[in-house]
Amino acid sequence: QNRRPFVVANWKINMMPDQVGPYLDTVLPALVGETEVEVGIAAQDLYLSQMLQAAKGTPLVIVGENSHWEDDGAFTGETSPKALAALGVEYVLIGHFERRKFFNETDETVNLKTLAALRNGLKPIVDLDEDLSAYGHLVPEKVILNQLQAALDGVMVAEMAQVTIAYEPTWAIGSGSAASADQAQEAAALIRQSLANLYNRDLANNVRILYGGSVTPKNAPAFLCQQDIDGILVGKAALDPRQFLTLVDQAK
Ligand code: G2H
Repeated sequence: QNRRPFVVANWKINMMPDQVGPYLDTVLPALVGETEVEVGIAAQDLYLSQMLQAAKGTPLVIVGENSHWEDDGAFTGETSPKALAALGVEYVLIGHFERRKFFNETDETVNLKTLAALRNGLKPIVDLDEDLSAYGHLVPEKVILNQLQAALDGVMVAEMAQVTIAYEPTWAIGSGSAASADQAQEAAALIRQSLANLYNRDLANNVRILYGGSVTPKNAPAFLCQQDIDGILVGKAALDPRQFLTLVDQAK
């Protein structure tokens, strides 16, 4: 098993230009020599070059928040996965709950974007949001499995080493009420079992599964100690660099 804990801040469209430098000035010195936990920050495209520059030679990995399913072309306002990779970005969030909810992303576009990210050498962090409303009659377990299967359609065994799954139930995001650690573990175990069914057990045991949704330093330890949860994707609580570092410490 090779599942190094992964702690990812998701800034969303928070942070003003003059806050990026000071945030990194707080976080980067504390990450010197960090090998136990992989640490990432997802930020809007505007800041990625600056962040890549600052993070050069440090353990911090930079994460895009979205990328398109085409490599280039006439898609005004979108982000090219090819350009993201060329810039030096390592990971990209695909199908975040907010993308699905506010920007009409579907299982189909999430799949196309996942394939495009992989094709361009980006490591996708594929979000499953367990949005019950999108499936009407299906029970939550079935929703999550449908989303997983749809997102990974056409992803080869060898490519799965680049894929991280994030379980972010819609009902827990930004709401202040996180899923219970037991609920999250149950979902993560289900996702892992389903990866074993779709691919094989060995592969499933090596895919990292993150929990996201109202994670704070208070509830993070309970998630992080679950058997099938390999890290956290954190919005609000990670906007404060000191809290983010606390979360990183908790993942050790
Ligand atoms: C879920 C999460 C980060 P928050 O969107 O992806 O945000 O921690 O604010 O619920």
